[in-house]
Amino acid sequence: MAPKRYTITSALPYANGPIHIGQLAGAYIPADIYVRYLRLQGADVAFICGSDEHGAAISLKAIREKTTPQAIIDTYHTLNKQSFAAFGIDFDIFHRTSEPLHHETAQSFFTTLLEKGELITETSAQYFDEEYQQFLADRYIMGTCPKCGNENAYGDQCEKCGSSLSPKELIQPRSTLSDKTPVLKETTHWYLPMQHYEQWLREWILEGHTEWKKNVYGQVKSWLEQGLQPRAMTRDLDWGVKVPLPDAEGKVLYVWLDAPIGYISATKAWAEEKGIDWKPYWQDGETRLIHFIGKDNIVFHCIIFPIILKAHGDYILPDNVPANEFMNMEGDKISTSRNWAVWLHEYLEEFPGKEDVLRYVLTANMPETKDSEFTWKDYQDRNNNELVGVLGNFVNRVLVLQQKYFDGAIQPIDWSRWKDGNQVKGLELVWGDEGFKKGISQSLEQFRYREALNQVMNVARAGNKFLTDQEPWKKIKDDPTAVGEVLHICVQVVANLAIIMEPFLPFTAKKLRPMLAQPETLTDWSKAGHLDILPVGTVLGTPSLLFEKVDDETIQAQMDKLEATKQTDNPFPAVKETIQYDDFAKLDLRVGTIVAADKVKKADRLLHFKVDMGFEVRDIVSGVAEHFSPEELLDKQVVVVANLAPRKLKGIESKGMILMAEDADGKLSFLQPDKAWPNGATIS
Ligand code: B3M
Ligand code: ZN
Repeated sequence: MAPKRYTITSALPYANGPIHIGQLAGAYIPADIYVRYLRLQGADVAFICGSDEHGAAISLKAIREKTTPQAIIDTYHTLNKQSFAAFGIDFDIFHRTSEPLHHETAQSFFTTLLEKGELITETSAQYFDEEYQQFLADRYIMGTCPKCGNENAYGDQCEKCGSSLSPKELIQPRSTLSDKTPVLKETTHWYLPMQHYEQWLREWILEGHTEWKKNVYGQVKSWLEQGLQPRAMTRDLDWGVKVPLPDAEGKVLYVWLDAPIGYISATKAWAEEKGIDWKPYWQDGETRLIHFIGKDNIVFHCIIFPIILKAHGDYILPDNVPANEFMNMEGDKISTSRNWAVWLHEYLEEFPGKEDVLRYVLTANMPETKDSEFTWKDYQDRNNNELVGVLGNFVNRVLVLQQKYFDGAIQPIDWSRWKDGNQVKGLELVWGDEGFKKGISQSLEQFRYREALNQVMNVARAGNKFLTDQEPWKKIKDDPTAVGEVLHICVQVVANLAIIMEPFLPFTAKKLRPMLAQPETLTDWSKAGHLDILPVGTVLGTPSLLFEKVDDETIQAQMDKLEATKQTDNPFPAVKETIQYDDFAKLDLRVGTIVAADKVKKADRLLHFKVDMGFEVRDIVSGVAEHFSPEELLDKQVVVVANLAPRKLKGIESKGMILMAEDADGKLSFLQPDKAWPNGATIS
């Protein structure tokens, strides 16, 4: 029996960078296809997503880029929300884990688990940065990898050899905050004793969900075979959901206790807006909960989060977690740090109106069972040969002929001349609810999108062949009735395509509907598979092309762009995202002269400057004490960001920033005018 309702989630992307095609293909397009397919059947669906705005990666990025976590999440939440919407990823809500509603929801989960005795406290020694007076999350510690000798391994992972590590394994650990050797200090945290749930997970997944995808099932099995251990559910960090207890100052919830609960708080926010009850979507046994994710998140969605839900007691469990593998690109892993990716916001700018083309190519190459590969050549081929050559060509030929011969009016047909059981003579398709439509449904319901898309294209292929074989252009003079019948059949095939393509190519389907002059029936899955979607006499709208060719130059430009990022001998970071002139114009840069420079007490790295800006003398604190002695800087002319929001550093209000150039070894050099210049002079 069909479930009463569906709760469909896509992994909440970290709001610390833009989204790339690998993520889109992994967790967003498949979920969107599935949701659209359900909606065409009139199902009650909540499609939930949002930004994951906590975690050490975000606060660390803020420190590196000398900004605040809030500024980072605001930038990327907005950008990513826009990108998803532009690609037609049809979330009911794209929420944020920084919202108070989420903090309350996550905290109340923690409290419930604590009250039910599901959490235990443990005290252990963890690395602590004495200069910054804080415990260091795994990501905040770097050192030499014990496995491969890489000097820049992180406390949780070595990115060179891929080993997962714990901070104490690092040789010569250093804090990424102060660059100093951290000390070990005792700290207390709340742990989830996951081992208590091992047996239950075996029964629930290994015995109860043998239908889950092999890659997911296999990973769960291997985790359970290795045995589960208690896992800390809190961290010593100042960015995140605060532990809701009086004696837990400086502690936040572990991001994997916080983020998945983001699905629930997002559902609450959505339901509240709609004026409906959120609870059935998470607490009613007749709801089907499905998490769409990438393979790196399997353990969190199949082991940790289900344990949390089960331990809480009031919640349903996921019915399936159809995780995808990874998508590579042009022979290499997609990499944010090496800028080896196609970013959605850039694609949208460079290929306006071609959202469906990317959706199509990513679906055709979806990494469903193993890692897959995106190449620009394949993008071009699939666009030109499949979208333009097959789908677009068929639809256009039919609609143009219908206009040309019959002014767009659908002609009568004598089916007895054409029907042969559930087939039409000369048309290689099986009709009815048990025909090609069922095949597409089955593939979609088993999360086999490549197969489903191929079946949709087969409908267009069969239509194309039928039209070509019938040669109506040769018969129109002598037998217009027969031509009217051929086109009647072809138009019904086009109408079928309009319905079955919708989950995959929503923009194209939308464009096609008015050409077929039947907007409602073309969003009704139950009509698909049948030859009576468009009634005789319907006058079709004006046809226009659905797709256009992508030329070699366009593809070459993308290849060149990638080639430019490949220069691995460039020791400096990749150029940041493009900004508009208005963004640049917001900076107020001025010439100033250093009139005093002193070391800051108890902060080895900081110098306290007084800078004469012409119109006033400013206090500016800068982390350059290890590079310069105060004396050598007196009377130096510098360039100052004059309108930077003030920041307190070691009790001193710093009002501005002095600009410096940094070489590959981290050595610094002041920027200054090439001759003495008046203080306060503007720079543009
Ligand atoms: N933000 C990791 C990721 O973006 C994490 C997913 C959370 S899902 C609740 O891959
Ligand atoms: Zn290593």
